[in-house]
Amino acid sequence: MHQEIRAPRGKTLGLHLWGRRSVSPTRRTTRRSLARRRVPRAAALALLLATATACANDVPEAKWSRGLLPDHVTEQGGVVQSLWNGAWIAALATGAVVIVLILWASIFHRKRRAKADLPPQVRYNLPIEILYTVIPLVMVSVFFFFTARDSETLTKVSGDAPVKVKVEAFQWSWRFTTTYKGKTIEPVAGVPVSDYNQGPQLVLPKKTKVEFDLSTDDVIHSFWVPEFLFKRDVIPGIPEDNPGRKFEITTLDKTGTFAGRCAELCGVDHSRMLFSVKLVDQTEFEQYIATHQAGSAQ
Ligand SMILES: [Cu+2]
Repeated sequence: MHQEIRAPRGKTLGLHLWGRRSVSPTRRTTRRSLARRRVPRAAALALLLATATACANDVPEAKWSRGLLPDHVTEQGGVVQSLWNGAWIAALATGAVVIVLILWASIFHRKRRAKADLPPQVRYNLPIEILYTVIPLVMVSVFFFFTARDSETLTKVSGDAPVKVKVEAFQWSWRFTTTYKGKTIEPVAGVPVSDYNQGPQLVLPKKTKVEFDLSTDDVIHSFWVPEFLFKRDVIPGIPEDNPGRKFEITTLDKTGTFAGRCAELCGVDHSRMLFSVKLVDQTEFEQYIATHQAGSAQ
């Protein structure tokens, strides 16, 4: 909205919404009935959301102490958690400073009736203008530095991971092919399901580096395990040697089964593109590899 209204006494005000007394009665009624219609709609939406989340069994526990992120199971997840915490601390500190400045200005710098209409004007005040420019620049640079540093760590692929997983996404499930010490096991492929426990399961050892290679032949998908605190788009047509297809994780000393999903709307059964990642200890993993080794079909 762009309007310029001339206030009485000839002063120009940029925006003067509070002074609008000329809203027509019809307009006011329309607004009121709009609000009346919106309230039940919002209530219905809230109810729908509440029931939808209540049904899902794969939503990880989010604690305030972790800034509502799930408990991570990879070293890289720790990097994300620290960046997340740091960003919140910086944002809250900035917010606190701004709120204090607003309160200070509104309490101690109110218009006094006895004084002149305009307070001292600070246009062309070079030191203040430099301050306005330098402080945000420093803030953005700090955010940029930590984000760039952590992105670099998270996307680094050393190539020496003992476990390599080829992830093929398709409409609407996944095929996982695991290679360990030169042995490739039979691919695990799934179909669309409503419970992640029924989807394809990827078994991985704890405390181990794992390399993922993501590919698809149809549309864009996104490989996401919330407990990794990481997701990566799976884009068709990317050549095999492109580093954008790969990422590495190092699993922590934690076992358990974690839900995974597609995080890119990819068609009608996108929401049923569920899978699970099971972290086991080394001996159980070796056993799994031995019993699931691919035969001549490799
Ligand atoms: Cu998908």
